[in-house]
Amino acid sequence: MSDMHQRLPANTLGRDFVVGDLHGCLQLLRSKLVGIGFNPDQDRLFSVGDLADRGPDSLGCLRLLREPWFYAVAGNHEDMLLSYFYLRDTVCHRPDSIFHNGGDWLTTITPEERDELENDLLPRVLALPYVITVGQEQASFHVAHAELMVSLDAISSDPTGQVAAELTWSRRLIRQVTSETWAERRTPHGTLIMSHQPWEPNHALTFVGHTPLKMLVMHRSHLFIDGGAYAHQDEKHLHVVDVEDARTWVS
Ligand SMILES: [Mn+2]
Repeated sequence: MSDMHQRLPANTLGRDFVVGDLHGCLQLLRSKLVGIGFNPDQDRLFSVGDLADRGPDSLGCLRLLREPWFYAVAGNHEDMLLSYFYLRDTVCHRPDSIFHNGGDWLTTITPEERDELENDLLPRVLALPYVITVGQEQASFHVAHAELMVSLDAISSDPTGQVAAELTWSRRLIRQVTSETWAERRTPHGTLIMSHQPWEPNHALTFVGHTPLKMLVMHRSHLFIDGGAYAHQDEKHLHVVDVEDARTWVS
């Protein structure tokens, strides 16, 4: 088992960005990175996971794991991929689950691509953490796939797989957000919903995806940034969020 929690120092050279579920949308990402003037020598890009399945270029998105500027956490689709290859037991999936969730690309790749996947890319997927924490104290932020409501201490070991299941699958938090009590703010990424409880005490800003939403949502320190890019194939649904900009929107 890889380390489930990865800690990284703050970026003292450039900017940090977080991108929502990619699901094979490599070209959309490339054009977003050009648009923001992403500098791979200084800037870093964090992914909330779900790199493959559903969209046009699953392998291309998995190949991002080779880039020194690209950091990702495992989502439920990473766990599904590992389950298909019998590399990970998960609470939520069986080995064929991926074929009910957009994994058909696995049946059409060439023998060379399959070789690349098994020998180079899957070991990288297997090594992904479930949570990344960047920086220290007030300046820190977390990245996870679905939600981070377990204690960070609980993430260091997960003998039953329940912690991973909650981190990659849970929709308990997002279901607490109801339109009767929310407030709306404008951002360059469209409307941001501030819930009745935008912050959780002693919980740093946490970027998550997993649930495709029409608007950004802030609830209990979680900023939900998955715009459902694969379904729209449109840049405006793939949010590549500058962490420092996000702090100003939610403060
Ligand atoms: Mn997901």
